[in-house]
Amino acid sequence: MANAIEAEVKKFMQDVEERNPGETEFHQAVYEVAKSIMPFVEDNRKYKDAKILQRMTEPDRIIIFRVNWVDDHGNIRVNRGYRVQFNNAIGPYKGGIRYHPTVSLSILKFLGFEQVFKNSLTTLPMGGAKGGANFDPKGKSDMEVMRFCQAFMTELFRHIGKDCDVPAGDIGVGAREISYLFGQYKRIANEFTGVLTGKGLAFGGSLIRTEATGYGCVYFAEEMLNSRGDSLKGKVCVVSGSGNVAQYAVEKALDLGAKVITLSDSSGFIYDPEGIDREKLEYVKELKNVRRGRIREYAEHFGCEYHEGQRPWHVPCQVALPCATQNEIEGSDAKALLDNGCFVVSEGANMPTTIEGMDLFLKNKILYGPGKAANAGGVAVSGLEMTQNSMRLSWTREELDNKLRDIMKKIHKKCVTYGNKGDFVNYVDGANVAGFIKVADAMLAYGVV
Ligand code: NDP
Ligand code: 2IT
Repeated sequence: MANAIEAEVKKFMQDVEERNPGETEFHQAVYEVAKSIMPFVEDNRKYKDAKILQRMTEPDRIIIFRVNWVDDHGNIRVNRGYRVQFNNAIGPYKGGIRYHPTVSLSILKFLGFEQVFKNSLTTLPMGGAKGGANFDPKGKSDMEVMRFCQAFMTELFRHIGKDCDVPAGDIGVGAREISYLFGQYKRIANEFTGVLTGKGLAFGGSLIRTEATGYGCVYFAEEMLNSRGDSLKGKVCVVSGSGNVAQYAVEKALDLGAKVITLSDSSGFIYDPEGIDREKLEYVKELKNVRRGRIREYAEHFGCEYHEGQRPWHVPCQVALPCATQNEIEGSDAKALLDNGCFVVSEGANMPTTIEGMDLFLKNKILYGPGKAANAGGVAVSGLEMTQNSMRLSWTREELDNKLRDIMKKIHKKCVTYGNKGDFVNYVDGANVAGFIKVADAMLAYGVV
């Protein structure tokens, strides 16, 4: 970065940090965007004069609420619920709900901020939001999860609506939780509308939504490779996570002829040098989605290595698909990936790479697809679920998969348009600038609101 721009970014970040003390994940997400956007804003004074970037870092509103529920032993439990409605310049607020003990305002603000750019990139009319609770679904019975979801929705319902704010799933919130949340919304609002996405097929859900984030992330990797005359066929992939995004990333990687050799959860990772085939993947789906077990059991069942307390980035590969959580690839992990010959990183998770890791990927000019571009397929199909709900019809699996593929291609193209540096494509700059323009132009048109 030129010195003047660097000074602008520093000044801007000082202000963000003062206004949001201690929110390190939020600072990180804003810093990454500010670095990309500042040169663009300096060249386009209308955005600077209207203080668009400053306005975009301040959420429209944040709702924080108590969630009381009763566990199976009759104990009263208290959690904290949130919804960060970040920006609705280009459509209703849209974004997932996360249930995880680490959920905090900083985490949800970083996720909501990223969602604004991601949703803009999808080409669909969706604003950005994120919500959740510091509730840990692990070890809870179905009835406890149901009671928690009902208590959570009993407050949230007054803040959302099909044309206002449409939540979906994220970590710890899958088909089971969305069903409980939707059932409670329907009951208290007394209306059947597309107020949530990721719903079951019997009550307004869309085909391909379950698969969309993982499939989209692999389509994005394939697009990046195709742009260099290459493809995923025969490539060795390392995947982290073993939840929704990871499972369908593996499935699509197999469809495209790649070999996947790792999966992980928060306890450790498995290394299967033979490759995770479709039969083994079915085992993982049953293990994680039905039995809700640990990935360690895969190693015991199939007789491969399990590395307790570690992440898979030191296993040699050509392609890395981080699909677990934020900041799971640190500087030393990025270095290990590069040293071992990895040259494609497509992020299924949100902000899985630290700033240090990201700088290394960019410096080495590898094919690096940041989350807000590479994992946008999930929210894109959520947008298609909203359209189907409004039209009261259902598209076929094939139609939806084609639409998803097409959207991922368009996102890739936009990143290339705005991130082309001559000898390589900086997909981070590309995604940030392309995502910014649509939202910024809408905000400019509205005047000061
Ligand atoms: P799931 O809850 O289905 O799976 C999460 C996976 O990540 C689990 O394997 C989990 O392990 C692991 N994980 C979670 N937290 C941590 C942690 N702190 N350290 C190590 N591992 C962890 O969530 P998803 O698959 O839906 O989400 C994964 C990522 O993808 C997240 O970053 C999410 O924001 C992002 N994303 C999700 C979308 C979606 O449509 N679902 C859309 C776009 C992005 P364990 O079981 O041990 O907790
Ligand atoms: O991070 C994300 O994009 C999601 N968790 C999905 C959001 C959505 O509304 O489908």
